[in-house]
Amino acid sequence: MATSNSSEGLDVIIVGAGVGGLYAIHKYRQLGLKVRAFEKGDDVGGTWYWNRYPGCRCDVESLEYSFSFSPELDQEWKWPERYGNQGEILKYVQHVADRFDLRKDIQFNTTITSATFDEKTSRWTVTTDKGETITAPYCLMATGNLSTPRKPDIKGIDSFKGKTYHTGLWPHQGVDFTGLRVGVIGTGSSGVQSIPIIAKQARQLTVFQRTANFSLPAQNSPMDPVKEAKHKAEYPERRAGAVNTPFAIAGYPPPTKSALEVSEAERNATYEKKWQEGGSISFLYAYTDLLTNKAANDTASEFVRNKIRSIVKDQETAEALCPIDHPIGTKRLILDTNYYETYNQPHVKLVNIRNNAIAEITEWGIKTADGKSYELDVIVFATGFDAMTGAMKEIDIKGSGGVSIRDKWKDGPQTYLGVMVAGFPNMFMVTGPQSPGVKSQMIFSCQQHVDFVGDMIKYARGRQMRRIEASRMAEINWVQHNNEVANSTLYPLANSWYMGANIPGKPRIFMPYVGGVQNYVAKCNEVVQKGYEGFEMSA
Ligand code: NA7
Repeated sequence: MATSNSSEGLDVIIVGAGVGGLYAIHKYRQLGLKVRAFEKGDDVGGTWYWNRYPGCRCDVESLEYSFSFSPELDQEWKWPERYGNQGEILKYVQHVADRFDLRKDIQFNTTITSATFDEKTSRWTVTTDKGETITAPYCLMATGNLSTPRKPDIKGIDSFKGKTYHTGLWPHQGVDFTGLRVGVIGTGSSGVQSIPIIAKQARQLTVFQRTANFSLPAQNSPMDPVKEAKHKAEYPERRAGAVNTPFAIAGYPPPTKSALEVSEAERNATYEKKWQEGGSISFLYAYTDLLTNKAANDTASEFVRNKIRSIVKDQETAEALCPIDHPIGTKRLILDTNYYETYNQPHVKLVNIRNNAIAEITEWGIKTADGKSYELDVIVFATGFDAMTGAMKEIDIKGSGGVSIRDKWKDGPQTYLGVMVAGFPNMFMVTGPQSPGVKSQMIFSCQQHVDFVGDMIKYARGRQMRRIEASRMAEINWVQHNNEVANSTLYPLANSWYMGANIPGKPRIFMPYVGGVQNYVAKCNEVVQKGYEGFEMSA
């Protein structure tokens, strides 16, 4: 029987205790709001809690990929490496939860199954998988963008007698591949990061690649103490300056020239320098037009393809690893450590399934359309997520008049600023679709959204307004603007999870806002200055 969890005095229900949900607990408490967060996992961390696959590492440098709300935290925390790995980042997020005493407002091991808006009271009622119901005036969905792992619908998938794992649901105790024949399906970031590490243990590793992706060397290294000291001294300016940049990361001088304005020799020297430095932002920021002009992009794409050809000894494998179906950067640009080199090991084999799909998973392994069989002990699904909308759609969310978010978004997500959905009053999102979230330093965007929503709640309550809702017109205009911006770039040319293209049947809409954090924040500021333009508030 359903039980009612005490909701007395509760102001905000927060769904998720990843970086967005955690910051919301901290911030909203400061605003005098009573909050409670619900988290599916048994600890904090979100993405960094679930994605424990070997080699999992952030593609933003550790000194940047962190909360910015506490100057003391900035100074105290020591990152051991240039790029934080999953374990280090999780440790950091756990530390933040402890240091700011956030856990006492989190209910772990609890999945929110439904959320329903009551028109009469202007309150949200959520139910949990434990049969509890909780109500509060506001509901904040901090459910993450890459939090709904998806295994492909391959014939026979359940008949496999060996072990299977999904990179996004990795066992906490780790997996020992020693002596085993391992198959990895998928070569996005998760596949590319894990393949070199799995290869170190496995007796035989077979990689099933449908789409070759661009990957750059991370050039990860132990933290340089001089660089760390300098960065920490510069934190105040860097944090403040982040807001004026496209990705919310300061310190990269904006490019000034088109790739087509300079000679081939100069261009290649620039790309080489960036390749040696490591990092995707620096590479894509080499010229002004790499993400807007196909001819400009071709020069960078070809540079990386030539790198692949020079690293991978077997030329057939090298060609198969060269991405040819999308411009570099239009799918998430991957950072790796020894990915291409791994294919020079005799026990590692690439199977190109682009035109020779996996026909079946059998008791013993994988069969491809050409009739070949690959006997395996383990299959690793590095097949990605129902990105950006999956987690929200898993919850049975019903807004005004009982309208469901699944219906509202059936032709693709519609939001105002990626923060609210028209018809769903008092429900907010942290880095929802049509926000710059996944195209930015994610923690920055989580904080910016939480702050924006918190300030709006405070503004409304100060005016005795209990109901906040995005207007339909504002939503239509924002979706249109989002599409116009995306269509002025090369992004829509790729079959990416940004486009929903990795999930069969998902509408093909470009979901993140790619107009840059600086423009997005300017728009938010303008909205605030105009008395929360586009948001309707009522008593
Ligand atoms: P991604 O980037 O979505 O990659 C998933 C990979 O799995 C990709 O190579 C897919 O090929 C492949 N895939 C998916 N379904 C299939 C089937 N049915 N058969 C063969 N191959 C398949 O997910 P990741 O977890 O690697 O990374 C997600 C983000 O996390 C990443 O971008 C970073 O931001 C962090 P496809 O390209 O669809 O042909």
